Amino acid sequence: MERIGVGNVGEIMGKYTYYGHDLSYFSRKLESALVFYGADFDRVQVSLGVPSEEARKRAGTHIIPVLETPEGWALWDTTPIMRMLDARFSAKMFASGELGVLIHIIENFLDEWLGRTMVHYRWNYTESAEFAAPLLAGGDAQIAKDIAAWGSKACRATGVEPPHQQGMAEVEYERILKAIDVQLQQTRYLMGDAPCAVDTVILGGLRAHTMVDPAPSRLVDKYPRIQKWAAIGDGADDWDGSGALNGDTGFARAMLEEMQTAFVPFALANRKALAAREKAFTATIYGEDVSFLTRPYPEVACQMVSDHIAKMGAQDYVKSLGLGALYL
Ligand SMILES: N[C@@H](CCC(=O)N[C@@H](CS)C(=O)NCC(=O)O)C(=O)O
Repeated sequence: MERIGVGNVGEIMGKYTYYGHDLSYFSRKLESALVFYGADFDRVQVSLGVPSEEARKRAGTHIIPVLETPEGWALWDTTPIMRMLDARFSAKMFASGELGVLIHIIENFLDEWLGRTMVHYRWNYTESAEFAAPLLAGGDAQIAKDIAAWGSKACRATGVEPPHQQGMAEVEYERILKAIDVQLQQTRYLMGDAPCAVDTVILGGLRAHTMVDPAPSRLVDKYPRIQKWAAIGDGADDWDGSGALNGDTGFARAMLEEMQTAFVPFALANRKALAAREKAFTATIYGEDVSFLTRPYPEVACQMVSDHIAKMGAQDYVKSLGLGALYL
């Protein structure tokens, strides 16, 4: 009989159930992570905005994805879910020490900032919206309409309503695609030869949005290496557990540079607006004053990074990255 180790309880404990949607950024992110963990999981495809399933009701949210654990917990929010799964599986999406902090920082940027680019490509292009809304609604025409209306609001809330910002978001995404493409010529994954949380969120964006929505897929078509890497069940998914992470990849450096120009000013201004209880605020993004809806969640996510930094005693490291104002 195999010995049961404390560190790999999940590996022998049974099945997870993942409630998500193929066209959802965070669903595909979590799904990528579950594959890297080697978790035994069932997939349940749920419509956005239809919280009818038991596990989603129990998780107390309409947000997807929701993960039901073998012990029956229904959890939402991919970052804490992955931090929990790291303690159960031998594969780790967050390394230990400073490298884990760096991974969390880059993941935080991609989760909270790149989402607006995904929203833009989907809901500002009619052809993308007409493709995605019926699929997200599970075929219900009224729900599809409601989802498309929500999409337009999400563009306004995240500062991608002004045409110049739409253009800037696209140029930014093309820079990120180039950085992925260059990195994949050097290592199997974006932070070395093993996958981590950074890969899961980039894969989430490619698989749920930019490789499938008609408008951005024409751009991604220019990067066959990326398409091959992100193909489901192939490329990145085909990992045998070997390889080491590296905090100093060109991709990591490029993301640290990217996040200074737009994400940091946005997150600091959102924090200030939350403290002042203002419903909306303005931040200077790519040389322009852009209006955003104040949202509590980006601050919650930043705080999770701050807690991680404090736990690791990595304050000096974060200062050396020039990110003290955001996280310390
Ligand atoms: N921080 C959450 C974000 C999840 C999220 O925003 N999910 C989107 C779909 S990709 C959603 O359900 N949006 C519906 C809404 O915001 O009302 C996570 O990491 O799971």
